[in-house]
This record gives sequence, structure tokens and C-alpha cells, in this order.
Amino acid sequence: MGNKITGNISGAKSLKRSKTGRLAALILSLALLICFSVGCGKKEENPNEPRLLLGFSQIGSESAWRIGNTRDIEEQADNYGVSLMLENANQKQENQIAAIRRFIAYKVDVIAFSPIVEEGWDNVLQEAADAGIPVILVDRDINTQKEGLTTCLIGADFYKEGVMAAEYLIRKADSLELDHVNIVEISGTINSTPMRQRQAGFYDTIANDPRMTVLESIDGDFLKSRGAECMKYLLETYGDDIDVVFSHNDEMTLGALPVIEKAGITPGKDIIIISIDGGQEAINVLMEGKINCVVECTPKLGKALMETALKLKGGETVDPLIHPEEQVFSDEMDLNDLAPRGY
Ligand code: GZL
Repeated sequence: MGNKITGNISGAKSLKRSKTGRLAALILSLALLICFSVGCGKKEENPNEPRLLLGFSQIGSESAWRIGNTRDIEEQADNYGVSLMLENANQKQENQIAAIRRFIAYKVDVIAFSPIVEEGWDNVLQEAADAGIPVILVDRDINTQKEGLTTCLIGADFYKEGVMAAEYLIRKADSLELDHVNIVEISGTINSTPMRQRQAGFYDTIANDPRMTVLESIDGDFLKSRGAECMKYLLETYGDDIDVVFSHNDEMTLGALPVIEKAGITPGKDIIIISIDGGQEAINVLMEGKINCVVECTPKLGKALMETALKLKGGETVDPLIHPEEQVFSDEMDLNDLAPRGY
């Protein structure tokens, strides 16, 4: 038999083995490199590392509602192990925009904010989008032509709140057999979502009732002090012609009450008073008979915010709109067993 060129073959074999060995080593190292780079190796959870870093720009501290909202968000961040960077804008849009830019620079996982007014956010939200940071709207909405600047809105159905306020007034006018109802409106911050939608819901609901006339709407900016100033002006202007005060939040209502009493008028009797928010102080004066109706607007949005932000960090899709359940409190019902409001 001729010599088989085993050497060569064996050489070839060993060459092949060494080539195979090198190839195997290369494939293995590549696999390990890919594995660690995509984290398929079980990465130890660092118990001290926050599950999520959330930047939140809060409007301010203008009302019991806002203070309750801030408190709830902070409590829920603790409950969910979320690291919260909360900045108070003291009622200034420019402070909110600056805060959002700081969150972007800090590379937070998610940005959330309650926009004080609906316009003027496109540029800063585009910067957040360019940085790949999802944005959640809390409480209030924005008005933009651009798609995709925010992921979702967690907040009340303000239009429905306005409708519920008007529906109460229609029932009250029926029960008192009024043939005309002159209304003055103390509105919230002009161009804010709650102001625009509470007014729209109220006006749309009374539109077909010929008894209803709105004498004037005046901006109370959701502030107690402005509520008092507005009520003083309205009484000086319309005096005894006023049958109803429709106030967009409890803070302004509570500012208006002493002004009404100082004018020798009995609130809740001589003038029907309708308010929105449902904080403890408003419920107390409702039970004293000084106001007639409070539409609930819960500030407890923190749980939904944390759950939504954690879903976004995990790459999950989220509901574009989350409305909390809300009710009406009025002089039509027994409120003695009502649980403490917590704000
Ligand atoms: C409503 C919120 C409003 C409250 C006010 O969700 O935006 O702002 O009604 C607060 O009390 O100032």
C-alpha cells in the first residue's frame, strides 16, 4: 500500500484541530462578549439601586389640592422604590421648562410633569424625545400639534367635573322652583386644562336651560387670595343679582366665603355656591351649609404615576389616558359618615 500521507493528514488533522480549536475559542469568546454585552448573564440586582429615576416638575403649592398631590406622589415613590427628583416651579412655566431640561441632562429614566398651562411645551418635549426619555403628563394636559411628545395623561376628566357641577345646579334650581338663575364664575388659571374644560362642561350643560345666565367669568388663578378679590369685585358689580357662584376650586371658594359673609349675605342660602376639588376644608363648610356642592377632583395620582413610569422603563406599552373615579358631594346627601379626605 502506498504511504498514505498521514503526516500531512495528521498534520492536516492537527492543523485542522488547531484551526478548529482556534475557531471554537473565537466563537466562544465572541459568544461570551455578546452575552455580557446584552446582559444575558444574570446580573445581580443591586438592592440599593433604585428601580427607576423619575424627574417630576410640580406646578407649585397654590392649593390644598396641589399640596396633597405632591404628598401623594412622594409617598407612592417611596412605596414603589422609585428615586424621585421633584422640583416645585412656584407657578412659573419657565421654571417647569428649566426643570425638565435638568432632568434631561441628568439622564433620568422617565420625566413627568403637571403643565401649568396647555401651550408652550413643544421645544422642551422635543428635547426629551431626542434624548430618548419618555414623558408622562400628570393632572393637566398640553395643547400641541406634534405627535408622540408624551406617552400618556394621568388626570381627572375636568369636562365631566364641569358637567356634574351644572347638573347639580339644574337640580337645585328645580327644587327651589327658580325661574331665573344669575351665575358668576370664578375660574382657575387661564389656559390651564382644568379651567378650560371645567368651564366648557359647565357651559355646555346649562346652554339649553333658559333660566341660566352667566353674568361674568373672572380669573381667580386657583388662589385663595384671588378668590377673595374676585368675590369683592363681583359683589360690588352685581350685588343682589348674584344667585350662584361657580368656583373652579375650593381654594378660591374658601377665599370668597368671608367676603360674602362680610357683605351681610348668607352663603349657601342667599347665594348657591358650587366648588371643585373636594378637600377636607371644603367638605367641612359644605357640612356647615355654607356651600352647596363640591365636585371631587382627587389629587391621589401617585400610584398610577409610579406604575406607569415603571412600565415605561420596562419597555411596556401604557394606557394613553388614565382617569380616576370621581364623585359629587352636596347638600342633597348625608355626609356624616364620609371618610377623612386626606387633602
Ligand atoms: C386639578 C388641578 C387644579 C385644582 C386646583 O386637577 O390641576 O389645580 O383644581 C389646583 O386646586 O390648583
